[in-house]
Amino acid sequence: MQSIVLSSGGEADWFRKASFYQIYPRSFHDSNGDGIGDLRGIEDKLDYVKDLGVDAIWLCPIYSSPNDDNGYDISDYRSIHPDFGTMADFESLLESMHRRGLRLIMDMVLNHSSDQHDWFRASRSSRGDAKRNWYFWSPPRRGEHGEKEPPNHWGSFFSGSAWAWDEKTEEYYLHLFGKKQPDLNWENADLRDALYGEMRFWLAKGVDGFRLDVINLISKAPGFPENRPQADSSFTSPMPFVADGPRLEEYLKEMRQKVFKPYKAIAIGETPGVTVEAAKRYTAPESEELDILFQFELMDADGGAGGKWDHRRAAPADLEQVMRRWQEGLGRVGWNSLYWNNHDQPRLISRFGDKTYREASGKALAAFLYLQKGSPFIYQGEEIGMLNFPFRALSELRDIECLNFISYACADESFWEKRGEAGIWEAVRAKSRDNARTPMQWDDSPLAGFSDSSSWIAVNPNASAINVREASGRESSILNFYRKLIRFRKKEPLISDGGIEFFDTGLPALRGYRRYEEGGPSLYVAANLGSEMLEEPPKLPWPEARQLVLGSYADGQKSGQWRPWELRVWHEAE
Ligand code: ISL
Ligand code: CA
Repeated sequence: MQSIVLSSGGEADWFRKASFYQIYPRSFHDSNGDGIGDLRGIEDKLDYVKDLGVDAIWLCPIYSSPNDDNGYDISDYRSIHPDFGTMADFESLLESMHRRGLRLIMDMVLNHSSDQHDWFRASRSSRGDAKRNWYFWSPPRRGEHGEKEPPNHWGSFFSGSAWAWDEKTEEYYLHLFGKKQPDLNWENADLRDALYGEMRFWLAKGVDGFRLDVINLISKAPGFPENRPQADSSFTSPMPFVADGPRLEEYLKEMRQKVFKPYKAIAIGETPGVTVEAAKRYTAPESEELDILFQFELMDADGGAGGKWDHRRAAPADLEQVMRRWQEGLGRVGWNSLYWNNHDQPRLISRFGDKTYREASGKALAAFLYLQKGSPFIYQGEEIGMLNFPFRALSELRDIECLNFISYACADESFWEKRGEAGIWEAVRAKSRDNARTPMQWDDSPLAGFSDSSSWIAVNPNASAINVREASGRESSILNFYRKLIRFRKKEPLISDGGIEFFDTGLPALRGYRRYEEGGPSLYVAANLGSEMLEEPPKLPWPEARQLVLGSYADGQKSGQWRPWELRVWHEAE
């Protein structure tokens, strides 16, 4: 069968030269007019994806789920949510992908399940249940006046306490994310084996690997150590006690041997808060843990002291500093993903670019990152330069994280006083995950070609101008730039294998680096990561004898000046 040839016949490190395309199925393409994107809708668009030049698709969760967190709350790991279609639709999609030489990476959520999963139903049924210990349960602490309080002050990533009270068995359970996403207890070997079984079910069907949701949170510090907040008793971050915990690498190695290795599948870990040193260990080939990981430092670059919702503009130097640390830190040992966007992040151009220079800034940012070492992950719509949505009303929002943020912000007097209603909306427009989740813009029809009837979340009003049909037909479009960039990356070994050296141009907005192998000609990448025109500095870090191979402006370069968001890529002449 074709799929077997593809998943095991390639080289073990195929992913190093590969680019990935991420699909959020709910918002990609609706084939049956119920307003929700689905598997057949994806299958219809595979030629488009293939034509981008990518090698693999990461598909966000499609399993049964009450959708409290849009599929990241799985209630049955072996079934397809009816919104997305049937198992036959899934098999057909996989077959069609493999026929086109596209690999499939499934999303796997192993840190928590839905509270509607049979395992949690059993676990909460009584303190003596055999699965009680598959989740984290803890008796209450007693407050000053004997009142019941959660075991500690850990806050959930989705606001409020990370502990929820269970009336029936009179204990708290841990949920680092939503209340309906109880954390699974990896200390329990039966639970681990059960999860491995769920993964093998999909590997046996021929899927090529998994993207492992928040996988570095699965080993918690024993005893739920207290992280005592200030006297105002607000919640504090559980991160120091749950990220990169004591048994994490033991679990990763076990999963590698029992799940990934027998199928030659790849393991891509989402690892918030990971340090460069830990990332290097997890992805070093001899560790046999992860192949690729997602770290968050670029995504944190525009968060202020108050975190994600405390939004500030990131300067080019902030972005470059993060890139540099990771590129140099992982060196030739570790392996990283390169991403600007995903289903949890606002749109790239609205965030780090400039919509006045939509196409130039989109191209410059893309090439600046994706010509570094690592595997690019391109999120649906990024390749046509989609923008954030102009949210103005609660009814336009869908995401649990954002809605929880709004209700906590409204109830928090100091936040309310500081930011006010306008400030809350500004934060929502800048940072809500719903920005990434509005439908893919295929054409200029009323629902942008996403669906012919309705949509579960509004289509961006700019779809009449920004869409695949328009971009496909125009040579200078951002879409055609992505197509070139992805192909260029694949045929130029310096990009996947070469060393990297960042250089100083003397101008804060003009950044650059070279990719090299000792003794050979280098590849130079430089960009004006700002919206001002720049006069070229007198001393240039790139050689005179060079050849332009890619640029963010179609009309070549103007000598002595760098236009807003002008990017240039050169080969050093031999
Ligand atoms: O979205 C975030 C920032 O606001 C992150 O903190 C995010 O919650 C974190 O990256 C983990 O994300 C993953 O797990 C979540 C899920 O909601 C996200 O969609 C998923 O990508 C819980 O499963
Ligand atoms: Ca549908």
